[in-house]
Amino acid sequence: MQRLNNQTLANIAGVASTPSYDRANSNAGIVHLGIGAFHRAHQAWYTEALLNRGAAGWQIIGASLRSPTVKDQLATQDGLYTIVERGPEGEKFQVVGAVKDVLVGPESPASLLSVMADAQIKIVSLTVTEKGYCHDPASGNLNLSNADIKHDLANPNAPKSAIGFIVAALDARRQAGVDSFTVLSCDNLPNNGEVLEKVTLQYAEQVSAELAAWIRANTTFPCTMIDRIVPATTDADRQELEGKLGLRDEGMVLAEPFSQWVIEDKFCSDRPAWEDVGALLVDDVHVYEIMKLRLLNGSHSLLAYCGYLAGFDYVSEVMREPVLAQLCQRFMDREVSQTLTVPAGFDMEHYKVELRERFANPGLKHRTWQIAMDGSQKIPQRWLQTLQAQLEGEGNIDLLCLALAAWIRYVSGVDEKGEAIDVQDPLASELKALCDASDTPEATVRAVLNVKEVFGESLACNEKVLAATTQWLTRISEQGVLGALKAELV
Ligand code: CS2
Repeated sequence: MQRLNNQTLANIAGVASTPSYDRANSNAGIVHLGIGAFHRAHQAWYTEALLNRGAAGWQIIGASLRSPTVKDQLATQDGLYTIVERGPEGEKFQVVGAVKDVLVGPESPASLLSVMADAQIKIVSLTVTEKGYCHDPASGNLNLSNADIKHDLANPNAPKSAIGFIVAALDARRQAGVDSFTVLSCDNLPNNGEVLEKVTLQYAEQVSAELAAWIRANTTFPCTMIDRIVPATTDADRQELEGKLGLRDEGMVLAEPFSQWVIEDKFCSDRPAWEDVGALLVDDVHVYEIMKLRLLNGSHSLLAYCGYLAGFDYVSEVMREPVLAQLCQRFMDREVSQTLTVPAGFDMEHYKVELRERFANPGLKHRTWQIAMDGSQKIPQRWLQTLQAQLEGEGNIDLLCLALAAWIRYVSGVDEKGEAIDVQDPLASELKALCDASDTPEATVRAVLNVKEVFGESLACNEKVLAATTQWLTRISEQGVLGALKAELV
């Protein structure tokens, strides 16, 4: 089967929309670290809309900091890939040309650094997931004992981490008298720009005080809220698309029709006019970010752990189980909403209904297992800040404690049928060892909530939280998630 590329693009003109600009003569202005499916369906998609309107100079050089997979997928396709947008009403295909090239950090750190140091690059953006920030989620400080950070400080010209690349490239620009790029975090962290700024400066301090001072004076780190549900692509998806396009596309991504991007307008460099294609450029992203993290991602994680334990592979299936759909609604209405500040003119009730419809989208096969990944990195911003706010306001915390119990049950590594769970989490073995060493639900909850880098100092001493979480963990062990919810959610 022929591959999608510049030559074959014309063959699918009737089926998919294709780039309308001259790709060969378009320059790159952005380097993106972590060119996974999410970036290709989100930031690259917004940027493509601008390029299609004739904006020049904003193609993207993507970089993978780990594996060469995306490069292998896109190199023989001239960087082209398809977004399959799938909603309840059907699907739409769009071939995107915004990605000019893909580099692989581990193959040649020097090439990536030299591109990042080039004056033509105005923005370095990143989606490297929560753990890519190499920070301690509870304190926000750079983790100086992280293996990649240690490596990068010892080998500044051949970094592995995003932070190592950013600081080395900024240093090269400083020494060459080139203006700073803007560093744009597009990960699901609260205050993502501030978190990134803090770890970048802490890292730079280790290199030299002058460099840290230069970054402080010249570089900005806007915060963003990013939103689009993008499940991992499977081979079955590629096969299906091949049948429809008559071309093989190894780089395709699947996404829901909904998309939102709110960006703090704080760039130290030129930037694309993303506001012309639907992004919201604002002075303060915080309220949007918190709302999305607590309502969307918080519910997502709750549904992922409960749904996985109850035997559901996909979120849309979870939403078809009435007791879990009801759980989602109650969680939003009774325990999350009251902790949020609503952005001016924003209809939160509509937002919540829309979120549940998005989760139920039957066109997306979004695996509960995928969302369940890296819980130790996600839980603080998805649940714990909500829990803290509810404790302070003496609000309901019951379902937040259920969420914690389901997660604890999940990381114990055995599902309700007694099968092993493939737990993907940087703390997986530590968490499993804590569960294995505890012989009662209460001891398990105490041991896990005592993991300070996730829970901070105070939660393990909160008797209300301990009691409610222990009760849910006991119920889940005795009756399974569905049994426990059916008995309790009346
Ligand atoms: C999900 C997110 O995998 C996860 O943890 O909750 O990737 C979610 O789909 C996106 O944040 C939606 O914008």
